[in-house]
Amino acid sequence: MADIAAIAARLDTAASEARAIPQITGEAGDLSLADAYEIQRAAIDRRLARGATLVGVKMGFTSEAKMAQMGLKDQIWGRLTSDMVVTNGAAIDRTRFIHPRVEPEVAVRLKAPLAGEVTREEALAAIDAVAAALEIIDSRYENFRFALGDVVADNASSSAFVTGPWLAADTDIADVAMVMRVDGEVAETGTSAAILGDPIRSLLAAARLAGAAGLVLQPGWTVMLGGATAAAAIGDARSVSLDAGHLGRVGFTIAGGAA
Ligand code: OOG
Ligand code: MG
Repeated sequence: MADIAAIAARLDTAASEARAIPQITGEAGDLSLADAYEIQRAAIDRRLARGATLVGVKMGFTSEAKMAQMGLKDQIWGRLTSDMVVTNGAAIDRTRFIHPRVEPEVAVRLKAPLAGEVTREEALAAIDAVAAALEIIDSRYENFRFALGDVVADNASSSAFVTGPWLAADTDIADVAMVMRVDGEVAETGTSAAILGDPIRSLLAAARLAGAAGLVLQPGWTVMLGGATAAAAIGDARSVSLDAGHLGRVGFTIAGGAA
């Protein structure tokens, strides 16, 4: 049995101090997926105890590009908290991150609860608005390397996210061309269709996976549906932007740290 509370504390400290730690798997043998999600919950509970609130969930490994980049094939999910929210166009503080990467995503905002096995119609009816988004992931593990249990325990590497303008729920998100730029240079291009062939499938998976853990997706929550392309290292870049066609633009700048 893994020491859930101790590992959660270690991951939480690594995140708040922006200091990488060794992987959990290997050292303590294999970590079961159930234990990994328990660690995730316990680590996020520590944030909530400091005053953050749950604002949604994120999906991971919902595109071939992301699976190939990280060498993992299982869809995972993580919790989004209020301290991860970045306003579109705002600056993030580089010193808060270890080795951040950024990836283009689509997000939905919910207007009704969603949990468990839901139909596509039920999922669509629960959407309040849709947006293009950027996720900043920052694995708490050295060299951004992990096995499945590690990354699940580490809340699917989530560290910050930015959503673009919220658009009407019936806005087409099925096949939106995306161009992500880092310091003005094209870093990744792709389409939202790369997200499970249709991003709505990722919302169904979020309801199912979170539901299995006893979590009901709540009205007002944001669901990040997963990276459409591989993630790009932020390094010492100073700006990131995403052009997502009719979904508009989203971006942020980077302040602080060694430039
Ligand atoms: C894990 C998080 C994956 C996505 O969109 O696929 C993810 C990672 O790549 O570190 O957020
Ligand atoms: Mg992501």
